[in-house]
Amino acid sequence: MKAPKFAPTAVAVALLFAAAPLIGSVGATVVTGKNAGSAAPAAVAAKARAPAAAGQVHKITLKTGMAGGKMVYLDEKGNANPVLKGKVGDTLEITISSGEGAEHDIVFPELKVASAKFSGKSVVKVTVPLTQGGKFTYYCSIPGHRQIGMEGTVEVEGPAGSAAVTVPAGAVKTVALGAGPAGAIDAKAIAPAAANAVSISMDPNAVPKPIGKRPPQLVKYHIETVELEGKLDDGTTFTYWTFGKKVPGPMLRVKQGDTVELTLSNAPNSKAIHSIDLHSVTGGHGGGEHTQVAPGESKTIRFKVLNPGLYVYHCATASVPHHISAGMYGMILVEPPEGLPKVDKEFYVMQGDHYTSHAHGTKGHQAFDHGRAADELPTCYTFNGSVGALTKEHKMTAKVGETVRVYFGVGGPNKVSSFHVIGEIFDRVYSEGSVKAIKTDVQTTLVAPGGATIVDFKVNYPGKFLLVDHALSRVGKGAAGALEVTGPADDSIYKASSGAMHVEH
Ligand SMILES: [Cu+2]
Repeated sequence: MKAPKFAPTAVAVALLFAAAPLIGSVGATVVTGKNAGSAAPAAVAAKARAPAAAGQVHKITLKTGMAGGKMVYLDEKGNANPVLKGKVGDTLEITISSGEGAEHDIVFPELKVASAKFSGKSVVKVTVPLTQGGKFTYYCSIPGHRQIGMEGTVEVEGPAGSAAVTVPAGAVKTVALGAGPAGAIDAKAIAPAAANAVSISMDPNAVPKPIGKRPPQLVKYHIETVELEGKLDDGTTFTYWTFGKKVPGPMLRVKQGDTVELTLSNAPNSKAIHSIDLHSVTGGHGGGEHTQVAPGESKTIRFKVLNPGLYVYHCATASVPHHISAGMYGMILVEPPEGLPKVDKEFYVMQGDHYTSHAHGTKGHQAFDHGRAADELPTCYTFNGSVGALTKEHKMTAKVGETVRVYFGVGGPNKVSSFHVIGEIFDRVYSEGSVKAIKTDVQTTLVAPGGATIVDFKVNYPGKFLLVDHALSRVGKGAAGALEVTGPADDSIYKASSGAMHVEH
């Protein structure tokens, strides 16, 4: 066995298990300017009405960035998460932007101030009236970011508790936390479907060719993480986060003993940092520790594939369930030295559970729902990223007499699959993706989130064979695929009764 994948360091634990601590609607101020130095009109108005005898104004410029393996706020001197100081009656005037380009904000819950979100080149200004003495916290409210380091302290000299300065009415504008400059998302309203949405579903036929006999070698891969509007269902779109614009990401195929050089690039227009953790990797959190890549950047890792089998890979950036649920998973097959037995057809299928702001079937653009994800209540399930991907969009076909293999994995993030093909029996199951754990004559096989299986079966009879998660309520929410088998029907294997339906005993 390998060492535990994730050393229980504070950062690692935070990185992985950061849930989604969404604050309710903390009343908040001030407003944004897209350009550095330009105060938004509301802020100007607020200033104009502020009491004349107010205290000192502390002008502070902050940028986000990485320091010591953590995501932090940096001041102009490069101090990470600086302590912000002032006296009761003073004001902090903070100009803040994203140093690495990912999306962030800065919130002061005890002081009832939250900035708008910023990313890319946008610059946001936020005014924080120091209304009471004491030590307070500031942090980034994007799920997971506080846990990976974006947190600091405000120290205010003066009487604690009561507000020593009255903020004049109209000076404070209420902005829902998490609302970007484009406007707050009403929890009940639904935006129109994204006009630029594309298909993100991976073709199940996109399986690399068997490797055959060869000595171990160096294999190079380059994967780009891309955030894009994709079709989730008919009339429904979703902001996917992907490896290579498809869900699942590309299937990788190597041989036991190979060394893999993997470069992960994050597209320049991404809003989040991304990474990759491959379950076939020994050490470095499966790669997650050293592939945290900011928008527009690349990182490379090298690893030797010591164990054969079928392994899941996924993004390991907080909040990990969000990144996975948004589509960031795929598989790597590590062939044993002798390879796998030859079959006629190979398919690549992965199941995911999705958490959207509205019920399954709601038309429009669906937002990711952190609450539903935390409660593990998916609104839909998919095979290869979107509802209908393997029943309407892509075709899986075979001929009577052929042998079929399905590389099946669960990206999850949360739900176990009871993988089954209706009207077929798996002749051979490589249980849990292990090439040595062979079971024969299996009806349904369990596949864990972050787990995989390989199933082989000969198709002996024509028809439409449905791939399902046999937790069958999920089929109605999208967990289905279809294998179409053509060829002669052997009546001795199966025969439909003709004419009126009757039952003989
Ligand atoms: Cu990611």
